[in-house]
Amino acid sequence: MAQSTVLILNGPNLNLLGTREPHIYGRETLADVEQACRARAAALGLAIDFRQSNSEGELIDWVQQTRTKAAGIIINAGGYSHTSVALMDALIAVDLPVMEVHISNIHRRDAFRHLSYISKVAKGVIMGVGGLGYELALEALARHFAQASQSPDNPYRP
Ligand code: CA2
Repeated sequence: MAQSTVLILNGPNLNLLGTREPHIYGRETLADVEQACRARAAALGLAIDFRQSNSEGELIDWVQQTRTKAAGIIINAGGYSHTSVALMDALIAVDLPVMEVHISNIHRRDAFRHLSYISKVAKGVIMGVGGLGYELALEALARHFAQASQSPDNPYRP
């Protein structure tokens, strides 16, 4: 069977990871996170398409374009998590399993970060464990794909 691909999307300013605010975001760079995801995906038999953009429109275009290309999406939408109904709508439209990731625990931070539009459509949310969250999200999607393939007609499958 062909390898399932997971689209891993990173929103605005995540290209700065590891360069500033290490007390909040740690010292890992986005390139480090990508490398760890590649290794974990290979171990799980998955392929990944890892991307970052500072543009809301580009993130939405990538979500729309992935409909027939990926089996699931992992997204850290950065600041757009708290503002973007449009990105949420794109995720609803594409109808793929979504795992949301945040490097920091957004509930320990400013009140304006406590709402995430992405959480409203995500299958699961992992936050506060740094770059490890992306790897755990890959594990969750791999488990989801395995369960879905065993019981494709079960409407109550997780
Ligand atoms: O904790 C997360 O992963 C966030 O999605 C990171 C976003 C923030 O707006 C969210 O509330 C939570 C910020 C992106 C990273 O911004 C940086 C800025 C300076 C240095 C390093 C990263």
